[in-house]
Amino acid sequence: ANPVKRAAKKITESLQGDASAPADGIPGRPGPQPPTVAEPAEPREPLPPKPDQSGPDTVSPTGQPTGADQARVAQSGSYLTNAQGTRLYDTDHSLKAGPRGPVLLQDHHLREKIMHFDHERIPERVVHARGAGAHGVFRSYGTASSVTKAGFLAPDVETPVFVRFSTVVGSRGSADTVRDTRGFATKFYTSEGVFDLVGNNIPVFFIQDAIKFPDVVHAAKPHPDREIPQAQSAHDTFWDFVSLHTEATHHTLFFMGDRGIPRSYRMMEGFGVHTFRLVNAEGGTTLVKFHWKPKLGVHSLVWDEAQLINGIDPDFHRRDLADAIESGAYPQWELGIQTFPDTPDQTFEGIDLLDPTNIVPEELAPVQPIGLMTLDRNPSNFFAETEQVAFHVGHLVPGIDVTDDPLLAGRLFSYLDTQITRLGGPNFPQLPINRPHAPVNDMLRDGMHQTAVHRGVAPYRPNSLDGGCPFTAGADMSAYIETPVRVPEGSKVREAPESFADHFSQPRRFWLSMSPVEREHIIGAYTFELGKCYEEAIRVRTLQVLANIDPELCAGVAEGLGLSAPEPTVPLADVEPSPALSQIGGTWPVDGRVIGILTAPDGDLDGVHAVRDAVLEAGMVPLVVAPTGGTLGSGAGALTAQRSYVTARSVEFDAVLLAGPPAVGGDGPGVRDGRGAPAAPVPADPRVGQLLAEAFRHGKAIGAWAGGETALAAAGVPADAPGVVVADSGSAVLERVRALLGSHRVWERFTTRP
Ligand code: HDD
Repeated sequence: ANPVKRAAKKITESLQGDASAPADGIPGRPGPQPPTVAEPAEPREPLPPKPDQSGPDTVSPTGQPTGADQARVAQSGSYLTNAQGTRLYDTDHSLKAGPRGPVLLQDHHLREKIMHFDHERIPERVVHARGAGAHGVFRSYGTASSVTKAGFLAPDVETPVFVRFSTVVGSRGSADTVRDTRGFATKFYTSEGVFDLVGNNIPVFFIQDAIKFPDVVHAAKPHPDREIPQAQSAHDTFWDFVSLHTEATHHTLFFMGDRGIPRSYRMMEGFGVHTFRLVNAEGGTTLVKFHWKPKLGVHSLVWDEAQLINGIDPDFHRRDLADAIESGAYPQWELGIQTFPDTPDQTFEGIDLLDPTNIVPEELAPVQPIGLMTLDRNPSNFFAETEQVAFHVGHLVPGIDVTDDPLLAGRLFSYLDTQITRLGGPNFPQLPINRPHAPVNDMLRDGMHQTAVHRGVAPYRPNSLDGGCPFTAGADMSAYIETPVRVPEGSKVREAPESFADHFSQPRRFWLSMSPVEREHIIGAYTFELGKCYEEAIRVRTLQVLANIDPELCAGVAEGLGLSAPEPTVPLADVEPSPALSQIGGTWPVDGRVIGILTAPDGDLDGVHAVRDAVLEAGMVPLVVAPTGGTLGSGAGALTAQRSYVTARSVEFDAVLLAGPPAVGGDGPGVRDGRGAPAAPVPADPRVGQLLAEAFRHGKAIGAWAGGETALAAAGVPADAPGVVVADSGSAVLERVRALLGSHRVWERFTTRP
């Protein structure tokens, strides 16, 4: 059975006809809970632990097994204890000399409790601080076996994974839907050790050499004096840097495009960015680029919507991911590779494969699927898993090797180094989320937070005292052996190769590959970002960069800024577009799409029931919106309002349906004059008008039946506009709306340049 449909059923069961459900049930969560009046008087067993990663065995000196069960140790037994396992009889009052007397220094419980609390926070990641993670499984198709000996890529091998998605610039508490690149980091717990694919949702990077990373990050982070703005690039220092440092042009263009504001983590591509080297059992090598392709397609928000969401639901992406997994709509990605012959010059069709600002168009090197990843389990504890997970591009397994991309070289140093500050010492691989599933037998010893109690006396080689153990392995025993690639001869220099000098041909290819709507979005994004800069010189310099990509792009942005468009200073590159770069034009599964169904007590409640069932059957999520929370109708036909006009906002829905005329504004709650009296009646509740106007503006499908269309006119939405469906019944409306959702948005509604 389709897991999405199964999940959708689960949601129905939890929300259907239950009058005590809260007005704002979360999709996929059991809504109604028995009212809690008091704490339970009897102790209960703690919640059963969720299955956790296995890891290197550790043994307590008293012989108690710990290791894989360690996570459980923190929460066992029914009674509250201190950190030493001593039971406590009171944790609510400090020890005092009499009820009104001074607190005593001898209160060791107070001291321990506050001490631990004082140290609960760890430094956030210097970049990619805000993220959300999920567990899952990767199943290999075996199609990569001819090019790599990696065991986890053999046919039908299943490997547990943990994925962390992130924004780059914002701090841990910033909002999800800012314009930014998204991180897409995957940890494969393979039987030959951990492999980390630490990628982004954009296939190129700002810089060609890791030595520039502090520069680009300092430029993108908030201004050092005021720490403004948070989590976004729309400010002077960022544009100052990228306009002077033109190798950033391709990446900047990508994230000024729609990929900078994804609709969902579930609808993003992922890229390894660098070229990697795969090695097969015979020692043959192939250069590859890794791609994650989402089953749901690549989809984005529109900018106005993204900005609204930052205020309305700053957790939009992490909520979307967690809700989807909780309800059983497991997101899936196919892993694919583009393959290139490992020639001495390491180029393909004239494209330098060591330059991470380059893509190789999929039309020239198709992405070949090699396995499927399914994310099916939310973390049990955000801090222990999502926050403490430590990725590293140097976590490689036999069969996967690196190339001499200078950006990758710097990363190979940085990712281990940063964990020392972030996780407080060199033993972070022992944290449960980071533990390999392969047996670990290293000779690394001691250090901060050492949790293993190592046995033996000879953590050195060669030794005789531990019988010569552990032994090194050979290639036939899964040892990791670096590919003996010939290193180019030359002198030590601080230089880039000549082939890294073209900064405009690939951006031009990207621009030419965009549809008219996507181009309009890009022009809008540049105009917004540069409009936020104070320095005119930065705007003018950026226009010069844009002129070197394309005159239409430059003219569009110049017009919005009220500046004149300069002439290009380089010949415009003669490049073929790559249609695979455009997000528009295909049709995609509608799984997990959220349908807002607006109704009122006198609306077509039977119709809502039928539509809701059909939405669930299609694997989508229905949310019933009514003037207030509570129950609509009675008896078997009763409906629970999951959103009220107060809590609903268009950005939560992919499509909006009107089942009967919504309540009239003057009688609706919340529409009052200054003294609390109902205001004069208006044709439809203004909140419904706002919701419809936003949905229309954002290119979302809108449907109406049973008189619901009266609200369209009041909201200024033409009933005959593209993507507005008025029909006799809810099911007829839904059928057409579902077809519209397949293309993600009603693209005809967006204006484009002639
Ligand atoms: Fe990086 C984190 C992706 C270049 C240094 N990076 C980080 C994360 C992702 C990426 C997804 C978050 C991992 C997580 O969820 O914990 N980074 C990239 C990509 C790059 C890239 C795709 C270019 C192709 N990064 C890059 C360079 C450097 C770093 C050139 C330094 C020289 N990145 C780091 C870091 C971080 C990091 C400072 C911060 C937290 C962490 O590593 O664990 O070491």
